[in-house]
Amino acid sequence: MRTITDFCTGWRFAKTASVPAALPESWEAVTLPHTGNAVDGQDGGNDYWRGTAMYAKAFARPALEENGCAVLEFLGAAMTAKVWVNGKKLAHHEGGFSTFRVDITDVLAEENLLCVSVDNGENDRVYPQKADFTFYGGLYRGVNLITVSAAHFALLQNGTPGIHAPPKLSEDLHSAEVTVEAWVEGSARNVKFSINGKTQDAAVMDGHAQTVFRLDPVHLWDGVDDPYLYTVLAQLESGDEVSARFGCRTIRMDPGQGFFLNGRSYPLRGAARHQDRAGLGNALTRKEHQEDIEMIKEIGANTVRLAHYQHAQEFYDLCDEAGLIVWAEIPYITQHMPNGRANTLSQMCELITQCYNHPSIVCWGLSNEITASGTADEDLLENHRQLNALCHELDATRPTTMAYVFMLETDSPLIDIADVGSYNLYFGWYIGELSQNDSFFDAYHAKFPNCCFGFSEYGADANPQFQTNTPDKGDYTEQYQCVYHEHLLQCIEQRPYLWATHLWNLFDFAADGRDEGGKNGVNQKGLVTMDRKLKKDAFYLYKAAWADPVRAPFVHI
Ligand code: GCB
Repeated sequence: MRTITDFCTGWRFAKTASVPAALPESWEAVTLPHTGNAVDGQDGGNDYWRGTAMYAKAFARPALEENGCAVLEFLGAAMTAKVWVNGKKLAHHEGGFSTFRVDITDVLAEENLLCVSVDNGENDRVYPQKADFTFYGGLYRGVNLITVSAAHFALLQNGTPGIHAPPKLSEDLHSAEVTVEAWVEGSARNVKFSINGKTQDAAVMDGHAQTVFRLDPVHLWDGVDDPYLYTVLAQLESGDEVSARFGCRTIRMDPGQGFFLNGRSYPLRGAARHQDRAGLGNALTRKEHQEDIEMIKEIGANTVRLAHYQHAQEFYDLCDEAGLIVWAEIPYITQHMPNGRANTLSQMCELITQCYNHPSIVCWGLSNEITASGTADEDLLENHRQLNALCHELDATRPTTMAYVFMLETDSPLIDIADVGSYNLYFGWYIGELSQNDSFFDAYHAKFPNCCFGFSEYGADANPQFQTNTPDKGDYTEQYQCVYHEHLLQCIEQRPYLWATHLWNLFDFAADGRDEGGKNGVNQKGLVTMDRKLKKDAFYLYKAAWADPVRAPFVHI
């Protein structure tokens, strides 16, 4: 048996590093998801609170089967977390965006006190430390208590779901072989797997069970038109069971023709998104995730770059269901830290092992603008080589990529590391003229015709309160944002070799260090305001260019 109890209520919160001995009734009562930076992380001045805060919650001993286990699951604790139960320290986790779990079976009493510290303060090894977004702290994604039988699917391997289902398609795409693997903790002889009513048993050897399903004919996961998902269920004699969804599809990036999905050309056009909302910070619920997905779909995008870190599992689930192609990445960003290599590797390991089954994800992003405040020195290069090798070791099915800063020399050794590259260019906004976007790509493609590369960021800020009849670069008006994107839309349409294009950003987001364009603390490159209430004119420009006019006819004046 497995029970999952939502642990989002009954918390007390304070900005302190000291671990209380009893539930501190005087602390603020909070419900998860929660961040302490929902207000100060969005008001500008770059003075939002960063440091160690503590959450405490009392709970009664859960019912356990004989030799059963109790495991706490943290879906996101930013950025470094420590966990105590009844005063005993049980975990230390570095990385604010991934799931981790803690076995608490041995320390349980009749009445228990759970304390979790979260630290979003500065240090020299946990990414991110320097970037253009607010580093919210908190238990901002929820916590669960999981109880399982003595024999159960693995809970303690990097926060993974304990089951992998990579499909391999036949060349004609008519059938697929799915190698289903599960990892088991405790003693079990057999795993019973089933997909769509078809059942196969596999013996457990050294905690691992594997079987191959043949799907013939196979129903493809075919992007936004038909994002068909299979579910694989795995069961143990103990009664424990887990399931995972997967999709059958092939992907290919071609240096001359761009992206291919299931063998056909499928130009990737879309936007980036942060997990963030006005008034809420990063503490989003399913409702906000769903609203974001609807707006991504509304402009007719077929891809989303989930920047600059691992997003909530439910968001990747929604992308799977919507047929969106996803670029996933870790927050190895802006500034390389010589002491941060282990953290990049552990964040990448968690990203891949936790997100492996999502058919929407097509690449792993190693870093973003990592040379923005330094050079590509040997330590940085070696960090990238190791990350790249780790990705291939953990996942033989997806390529790696990187988002280069515009001033990275096109012959930098960094460019040779990831399987496919991508540039962030802001010609026509921060620097230069709009036409330099076109000439940059033309020159790059001419010089490296066998190299796959994409356009990972482009954008211009707009404050809807700023309107003009004479739009000009740097004026923050909605009109200049439109002029900018009209040009960029043409630029990308004329360059089918780009393997993907992601405008920056679909939504305004908190960047507490910014004070500009009539607003404090906000990056205003979004096509939609941070409260999601106002769609700027450029939103409709993309909708007109990309959305299906038959399914969603509209007029915007
Ligand atoms: C970038 C960064 C992104 C920033 C963006 C901007 O290149 O990758 O994190 O928010 O530029 O708006 O300047």
